Amino acid sequence: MNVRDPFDLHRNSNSAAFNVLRLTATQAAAGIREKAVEVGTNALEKGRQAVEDMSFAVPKNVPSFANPQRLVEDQLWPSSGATARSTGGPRGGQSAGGLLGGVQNRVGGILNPDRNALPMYKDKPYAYAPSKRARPLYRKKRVLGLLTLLCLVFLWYSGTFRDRHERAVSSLSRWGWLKAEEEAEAKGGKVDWSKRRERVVEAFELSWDAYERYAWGQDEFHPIQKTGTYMAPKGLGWIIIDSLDTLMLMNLTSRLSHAREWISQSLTWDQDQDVNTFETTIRMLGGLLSAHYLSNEYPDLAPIADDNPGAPGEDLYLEKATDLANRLLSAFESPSGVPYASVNLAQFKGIPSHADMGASSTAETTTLQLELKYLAKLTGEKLFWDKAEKVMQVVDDNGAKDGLVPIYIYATDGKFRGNNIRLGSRGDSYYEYLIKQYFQTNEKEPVYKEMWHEALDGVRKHLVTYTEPSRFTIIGERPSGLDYELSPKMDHLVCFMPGSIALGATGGLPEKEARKLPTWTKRNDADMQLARELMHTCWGMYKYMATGLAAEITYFNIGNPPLAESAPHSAPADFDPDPYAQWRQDFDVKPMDSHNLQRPETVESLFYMWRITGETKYREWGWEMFKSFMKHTAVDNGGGFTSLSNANIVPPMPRDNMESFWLAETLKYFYLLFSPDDLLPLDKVVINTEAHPFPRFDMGQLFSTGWKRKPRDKDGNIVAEG
Ligand code: DMJ
Repeated sequence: MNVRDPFDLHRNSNSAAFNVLRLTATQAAAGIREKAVEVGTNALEKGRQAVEDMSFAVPKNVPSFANPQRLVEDQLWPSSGATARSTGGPRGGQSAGGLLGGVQNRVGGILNPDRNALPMYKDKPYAYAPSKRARPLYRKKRVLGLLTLLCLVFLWYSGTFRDRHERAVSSLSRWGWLKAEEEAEAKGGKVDWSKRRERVVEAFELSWDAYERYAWGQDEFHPIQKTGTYMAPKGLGWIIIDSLDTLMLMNLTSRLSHAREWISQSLTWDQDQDVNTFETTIRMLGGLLSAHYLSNEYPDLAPIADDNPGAPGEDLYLEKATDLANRLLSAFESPSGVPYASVNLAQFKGIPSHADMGASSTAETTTLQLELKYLAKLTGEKLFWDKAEKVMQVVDDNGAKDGLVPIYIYATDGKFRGNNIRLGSRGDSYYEYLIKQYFQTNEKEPVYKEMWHEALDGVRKHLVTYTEPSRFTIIGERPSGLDYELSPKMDHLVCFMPGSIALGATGGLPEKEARKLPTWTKRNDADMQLARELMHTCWGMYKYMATGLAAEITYFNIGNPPLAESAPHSAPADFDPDPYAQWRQDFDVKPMDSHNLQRPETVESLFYMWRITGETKYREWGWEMFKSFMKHTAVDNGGGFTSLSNANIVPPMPRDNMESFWLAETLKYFYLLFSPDDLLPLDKVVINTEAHPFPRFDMGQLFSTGWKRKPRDKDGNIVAEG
């Protein structure tokens, strides 16, 4: 099969082999689907009263905390001792992937013996760190010897493997449609955004169908080896649940039915498995809640009869969400109320991090609030609200200088650990959820706006500077605290900031409208300028790279001392493609940081910036980015798309993993960027950190802000009360 354009393969399916494959898969899926409709619709119970002050979609089938059955159920979930991250399941031993898989598994096992929880991005790793227990020397030697041997085998194999991988992606740079598109663009024809949006849908379909074909029900997907991996004995639906709302928005009904059927028939949270509290909340709880929201708010998108009002399955997503949240709440059973890093789902047990002296990541403990508060609103269960809100109080009671929080916090006493300040990993979404909590409850909780403004002022004062020689605006880090050196390093993760700043300034309204309001201030002007400048820098991170896809981490060249935020600056508007162009001196990507994990933050911000400013350049940048993903990350033979180990060479070095946020976030934001503005109006929704949209709502009688900030002096230091 000579595949040049996976879209053509997908659409025309003119290869006999592919047709057979697709037919078999379709027949199998159809059989399963019919069964699911039958079983799924009978499986759901009815019977819960509406909560008085709900402003939308009243759930019917939500279990109550008062139900004594909970106690019995708690005792009925014994530890099964099941092996986590089992590879196989329906595909048996296939998923480890032959010789290479075996070698990788063994090497992985030695290097990281506790690799049994959720694999996440750099710096938000597994729930357990490797054991630090001392070993006798002879054992160390044996291990070293074995390691050397394995490395040699691996190096030998990886040469062949790499060739194979390069072949897997390289031929895709010659796609027909992309070429035709580029030729048309060169002629300066009128841009058809709906056509571009269709390309995004096709990319999603390719990714989803590859996952469905090769790794259905598994939690990770390796598109080159065409295998999957389980992160829990029965799977967590990691990719399926994270994708639900994208399937809805893209109106992909049959695929959504299949996903829903899996949730109805196969998903159970009753698994003896440690999971990361934050990742499971933002992806699984967030995914289920937004599926619930969108299926009610947009019943005509990917319509499924099972979830219509009155149908037995109408609350499936909400039931699964509530069951999960009840288990996640155990993380909050700490002396301070700050959640532990992990939870054992079946045991209802919070587990401190096995690394970082048991401390949790600050961002992880403060990025659970939108999800739990929305669930509280839907179910009327105040406990969800109270647990989530309490964390904000404990964090704030630390009195962080200028609103900038260190990236670790102890669940035991609620105190920060260390002084490392950054808006990248472990710090990022603390800031994001400040402003989003303010909008979630229709701007009725001013404490969160105050905290956001304080933090943003702190960012300006301590972290913003300008690069040399071209004066790009960056947000650096203070790894040793605010009184020590600024490190000119930006994780790609920081690129959520332009979007969040613009959202904070206009409340999600178009800038033109927001400027006419009496509430518009000089501060809003300055915020919009900062948002624009940071967006430009984040785009530069893409332009700098050989593939046009940003690295995980970018360093910048700054002066000593670094320029203050008030310094005059004006970066070049365009990125000259000349390899010796001056602007390139400002950027630096180290080989170890050159991977691209299909991350969404830049396109997320482009989406906000486009909606808010209406400036077409943001859409155009997004389109350029999308084309780079298509050119450099597509996998031959219907594999979908992969993350990259090195995005700074062409052809790139693939990583053989499709992140769930590729479907949940990156492609969703591309889709929304090219969509009309009335799809998810930004002043009506809040979008969680995993791109799952929830409605804004009024707190009503049941809810209110249950805490106040400690009084501060003019420098922002907490003053002793009494
Ligand atoms: C996502 O899981 C979320 O956006 C999270 O807040 C940060 N990073 C990943 C994607 O990069």
